[in-house]
Amino acid sequence: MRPISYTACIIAALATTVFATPRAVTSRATDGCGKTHLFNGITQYHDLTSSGRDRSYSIHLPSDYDKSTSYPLVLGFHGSDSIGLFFEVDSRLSESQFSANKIMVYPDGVGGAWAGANYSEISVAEDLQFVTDLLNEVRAGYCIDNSRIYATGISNGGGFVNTIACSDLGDEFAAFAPASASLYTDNAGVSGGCTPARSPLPVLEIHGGSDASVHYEGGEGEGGMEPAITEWLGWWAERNGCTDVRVEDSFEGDVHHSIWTCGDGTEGVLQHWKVDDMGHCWASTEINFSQIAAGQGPTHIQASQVIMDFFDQFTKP
Ligand SMILES: *[C@@H]1O[C@H](CO)[C@@H](O)[C@H](O)[C@H]1NC(C)=O
Ligand SMILES: CC(=O)N[C@H]1CO[C@H](CO)[C@@H](O)[C@@H]1O
Repeated sequence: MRPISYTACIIAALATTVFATPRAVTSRATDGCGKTHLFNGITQYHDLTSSGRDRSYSIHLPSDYDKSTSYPLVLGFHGSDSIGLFFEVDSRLSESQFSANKIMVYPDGVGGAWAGANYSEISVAEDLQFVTDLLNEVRAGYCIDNSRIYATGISNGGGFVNTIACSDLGDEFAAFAPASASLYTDNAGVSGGCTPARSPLPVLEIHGGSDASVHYEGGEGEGGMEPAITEWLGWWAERNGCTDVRVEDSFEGDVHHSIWTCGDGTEGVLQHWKVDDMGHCWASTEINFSQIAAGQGPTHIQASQVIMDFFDQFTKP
């Protein structure tokens, strides 16, 4: 049995909470604008048929959802042996402190996992089709800003977020934030398993230096070979045309935040947070189930805050 991968660790929230302002409906808004929804602020479950298969997801709208305002959309992918609900509870991403002005969607994997691992029950192509169908359904039903669609996820789900970033479908998104990611589909060099649809493509990864499940140094993982995180970051630096990197150390040298300057000179398009003494979990400053499962206490940073602040910096060109 694979370890429960929907853990939450912790990051001291350095950043102040700055929510992106929802926009009035524009040409980049979707067909779902103007439709009324009930029970806003409460997570709701939906079925969806994709590639002839029964799939599901849950959706959380801001409690003051306005049908004529286009909102950023964030997809959150759970880890292996899990479901969207557990990732939502563990990351607390639906709480207004993190997503007051965003629509959150938590898709469920087939057999509790995402494609790309050798234990996955379905192909990468089929799971990418599911994300395509999911985006189409959510756009048709809710008022989404098409230029502000994002993806985050943990472990096997974080690896799948990177799989999306490496595919044509990645062009639908403004930015990606995998955490404790098992990168089974991207372990063969700069262009080995990854052909991003545009460059630069904003990517931020958070990883524990003491991750006993998805090792920072790479090697054999539970579902296949994984790259060393530093090597994989080097591939993204090349894909994104990055020219420079600086590292900010904090918390007495336990936390290392790497910030690359890429493309046309934009700083922070590629970012990485390494927490030396953190295990396989969702970084969090408050103790949570996932940390307990990982034998981990609270950590210095709050992944949910770091990731939402990162997303708020990027709009799809
Ligand atoms: C999956 O890959 C890992 C790492 O290479 C290996 O140890 C394991 O036996 C593989 N499992 C299957 C079902 O192929
Ligand atoms: C699953 C779980 O334990 N969630 C808790 C994580 O921590 C926050 C803050 O202490 C609680 O509100 C959650 O219930």
